[in-house]
Amino acid sequence: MALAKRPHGPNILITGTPGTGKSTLAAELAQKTNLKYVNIGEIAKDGQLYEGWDEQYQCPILDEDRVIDELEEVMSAGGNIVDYHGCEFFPERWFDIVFVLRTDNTVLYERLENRGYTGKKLEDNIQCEIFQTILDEARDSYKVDIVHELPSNNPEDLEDNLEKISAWIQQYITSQGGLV
Ligand code: DAT
Repeated sequence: MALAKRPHGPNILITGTPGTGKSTLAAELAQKTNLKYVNIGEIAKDGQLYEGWDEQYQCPILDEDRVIDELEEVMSAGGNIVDYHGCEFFPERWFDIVFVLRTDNTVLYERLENRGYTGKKLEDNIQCEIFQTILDEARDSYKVDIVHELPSNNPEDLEDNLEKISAWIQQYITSQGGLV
C-alpha cells in the first residue's frame, strides 16, 4: 500500500509513561526539523477540553472527542509531532510512525519524584512502565511495524533518538517527492 500523502510531512506520535522524556524529545525534534510540536496537555488546557475531574489522581479528565475535533484539520495536513502519555483514543489514520519511550525504573522514579509525584501516583506510573502498558497499548492501536520502542535514560539516548527520527523524517519526505 502507498504511504498516505501528507502535504506538510509525516505525523509522528511520541508516547510513553509520564517522565520518560516525551516533551523533551518532541520539543527538540520540532526545533531540528520543520515539523510542528503538538502538546496535547497544553491544547487541552488552552481550550479547557475536559469532561470532569479525577479525584484519585487530582487532575482534569481529558475530553477525548473534543481533542480529536480540535486537531483533525492540522493532523490531516501532516507535519506534526504529537506528545501524549496515551495513544489508543487517537484515530489510527493520523500517524505514520509511533515511538514509545522507555526508561529504567530507577531513573524514572527519580524523575517523577523530582516532579513532585508521591504515593499512589508515583507507584502507579512506575508500575505502568514496568508492565509496558503504553507499549502494549500502542501495539494494540497501530500496525506493529510502525511502533518503535526507544530507550530514554540519558542524554546520549536523547541525541540518538533525535538523529534516528530526523533521518526517518527526511527519508519519508524524500519518498513523498518533497513537501508541498
Ligand atoms: P514527559 O514529557 O514524558 O513527561 P519530560 O520530557 O518532561 O517527560 O522529561 C522528564 C524529565 O526527565 C525532565 O526533567 C527532563 C528529563 N529527561 C528527559 N529525557 C531525558 C534523557 N534522555 N536523559 C536525561 N534526562 C531526560
